[in-house]
Amino acid sequence: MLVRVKQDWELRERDVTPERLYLNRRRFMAGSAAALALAPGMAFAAKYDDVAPSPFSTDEKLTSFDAITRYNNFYEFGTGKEDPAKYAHNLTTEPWTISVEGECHRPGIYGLDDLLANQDLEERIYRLRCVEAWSMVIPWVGFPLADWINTFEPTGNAKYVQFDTLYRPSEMRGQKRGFIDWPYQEGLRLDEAMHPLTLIAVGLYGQTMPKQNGAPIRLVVPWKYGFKSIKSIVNVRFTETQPETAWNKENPREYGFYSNVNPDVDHPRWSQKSERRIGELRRRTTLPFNGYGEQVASLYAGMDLRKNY
Ligand SMILES: Nc1nc2c(c(=O)[nH]1)N[C@H]1C(S)=C(S)[C@@H](COP(=O)(O)O)O[C@H]1N2
Ligand SMILES: [Mo]
Repeated sequence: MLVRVKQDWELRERDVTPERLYLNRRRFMAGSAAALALAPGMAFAAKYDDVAPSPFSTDEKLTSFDAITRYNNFYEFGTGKEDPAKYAHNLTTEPWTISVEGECHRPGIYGLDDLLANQDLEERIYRLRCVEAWSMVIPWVGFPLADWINTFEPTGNAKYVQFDTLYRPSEMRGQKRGFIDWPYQEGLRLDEAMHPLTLIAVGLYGQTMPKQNGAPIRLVVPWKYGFKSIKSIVNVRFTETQPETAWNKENPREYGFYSNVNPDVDHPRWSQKSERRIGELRRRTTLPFNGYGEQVASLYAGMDLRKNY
């Protein structure tokens, strides 16, 4: 019997973490002729492996795929950090529709596949800073939310945009309990929503979005605390007045509407001055606007950010 010895580059699918596939792809794209020759033997089948990198990206070291997909906040699946990885597989994400409502000229119920059919995607490496004072660096795949907002044509009355997460307790076991007044909702002022850093993400590490990270689509607003980056969105609503948001309703003293990362304003229960980057030992100093101040500080010119926290 002929036993073929596997080359070490012939990784079997189940041996290979998406992170390794991704790094292989990176190396491959950086690529020598030798790497090109090896490519067919490598078992990568990521859906978004040819997405163009965005100049908006940070070049900081990426958090591992393992941490990004096993240490999550997604209360629809429970309040424990590992609950989303355990239970989110129950979520049906196909088909998926988005209902567009309120102050816009193109309201309606859109199939996600149709909305994404001609959408340009890019890869953006953004920091995510949780209000609990940990952070990660994640290679998202997505597109500017502004693309969709332009498609839906807000009216002159639209000043804000609100988003709702799916409400489906049969698949989202956390919704059988009331930690949050379901559905989870978030909102942005229209100029924040239109800012080129504000992303609708459809994937990460070159793959479609893992369910625990908010499949099939979620918001990523990198200068705000993570809870603004709402997952598994089904409603987009343009409003004239500041919309309700889940955490602000739950505890307005701790969670304001703006929720810009602000090391100078302590959270009522802890300091905001430093953070623990997942995978690192020493704490880091937290930067205003999570390090995106140069791009976004002007949105808040003249506002008292202690009051508008
Ligand atoms: N629908 C919904 N979106 C959500 C949350 C949630 O509980 N439900 N948690 C938020 C919080 S607090 C953070 S820090 C980020 C975490 O994103 P990640 O788990 O993909 O890293 O998702 C945000 N989006
Ligand atoms: Mo968070």
